[in-house]
Amino acid sequence: MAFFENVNRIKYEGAESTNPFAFKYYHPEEKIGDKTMEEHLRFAVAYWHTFTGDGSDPFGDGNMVRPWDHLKGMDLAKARVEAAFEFFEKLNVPYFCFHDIDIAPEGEDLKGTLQNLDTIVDMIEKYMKTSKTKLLWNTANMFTHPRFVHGAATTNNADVYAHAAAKVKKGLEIGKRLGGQNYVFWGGREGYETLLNTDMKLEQDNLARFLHMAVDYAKEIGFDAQFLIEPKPKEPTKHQYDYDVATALSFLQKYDLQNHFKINIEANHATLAGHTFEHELRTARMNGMLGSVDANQGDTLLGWDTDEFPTDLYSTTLAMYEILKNGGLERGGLNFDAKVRRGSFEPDDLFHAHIAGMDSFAVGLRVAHRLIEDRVLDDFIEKRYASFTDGIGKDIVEGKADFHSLEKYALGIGKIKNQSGRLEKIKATINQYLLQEFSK
Ligand code: XLS
Ligand code: CA
Ligand code: CA
Repeated sequence: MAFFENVNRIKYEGAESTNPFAFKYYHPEEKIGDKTMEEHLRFAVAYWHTFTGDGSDPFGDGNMVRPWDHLKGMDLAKARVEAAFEFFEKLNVPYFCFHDIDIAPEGEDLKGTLQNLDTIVDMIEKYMKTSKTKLLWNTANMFTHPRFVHGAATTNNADVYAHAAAKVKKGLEIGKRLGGQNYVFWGGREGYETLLNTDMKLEQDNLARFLHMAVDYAKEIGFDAQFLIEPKPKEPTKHQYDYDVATALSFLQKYDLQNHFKINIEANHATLAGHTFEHELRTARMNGMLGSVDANQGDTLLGWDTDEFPTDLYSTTLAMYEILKNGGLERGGLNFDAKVRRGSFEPDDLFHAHIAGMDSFAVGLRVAHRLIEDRVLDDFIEKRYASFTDGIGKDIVEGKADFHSLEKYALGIGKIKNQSGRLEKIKATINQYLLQEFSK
């Protein structure tokens, strides 16, 4: 049965096309530098927003119209798998991602839940045999069910901790079975509402123990996926322990986990933390920790996690700049952790949204590639820091300076001269590069 009868396979038709079900800028086979666009971008569909999400928000019930709406329980879960693989094929997308409860409902008890998962994973495995779409990552949802009210790996309740461990154990087994490239840990409720009832040190120590157990178990079963931590500053808890990239990094280093993890960076989480998307990417990149990306965008006027499809070309350009400078994402990808707006409730909107996101990142890739080829920022930055390439600057960088030599040097400088940072000029040049993309 076809769930998306209106839509055929989405193809690249170029910027002149008026077909809403066509890519205007994403041309999977086209080479940009030494890789095709498909290889650079490694797009993934997020199962939760696209097949499980119903559009509900804190003020309103679910309103999405979906061809599988009439089904329930395991029948619904099975229909979603069929719909998902039809969607992946029509969108021609190389990866997908899911939480355990996105694909299968919880059973009466843990045993029943694990059985439900087995049934659906059998089905997914079968579909994957004939589909080009692979698993970018899976993860365990440890925030929706009421048992996780006080957290999972940072709960005060050891029974919940054990339950969470069983879920992640299963998640790792599923990842291995389906050939997952990565495995994600996002600490949904791993944080606190108030310090007044919280043993923060014990909670963080326990989280580290949990992650070490996961590393050990993956090793035991021979699952060689890249482990990823996904920072987010707040929501649902007031303070999340994996606040931002820098905080996650120091946590990983403190607990000797840094060699087992990289970071999954979500654009909307970056802005919630008061950072730009590119700041988070840069922080991870310069520490060799950039693993994967949740490609979405927030709304600065709303200030919560709106998970919108990415359409801001300036942001996709600067994000792709960091990703290209990183030499790509290796096993990571660009996962559309994004949902259609509540007003966009028709099935067709799922395609429009993904096409918009894919085209936006394709433009970002093209522009960022040209900025790098032409050394627009590199040349400027190189010149800006030239004072560190000889004389006293070189001594500083080479560790040959101390406060004695610096004082002696400073006394002989005379009047200090600075140079302009030329921000407005740089921004104008980036605009020029962006606009050239459309006048080609
Ligand atoms: C929620 C997170 C979540 C993770 C996976 O804000 O983005 O969806 O990506 O658990
Ligand atoms: Ca995410
Ligand atoms: Ca989010």
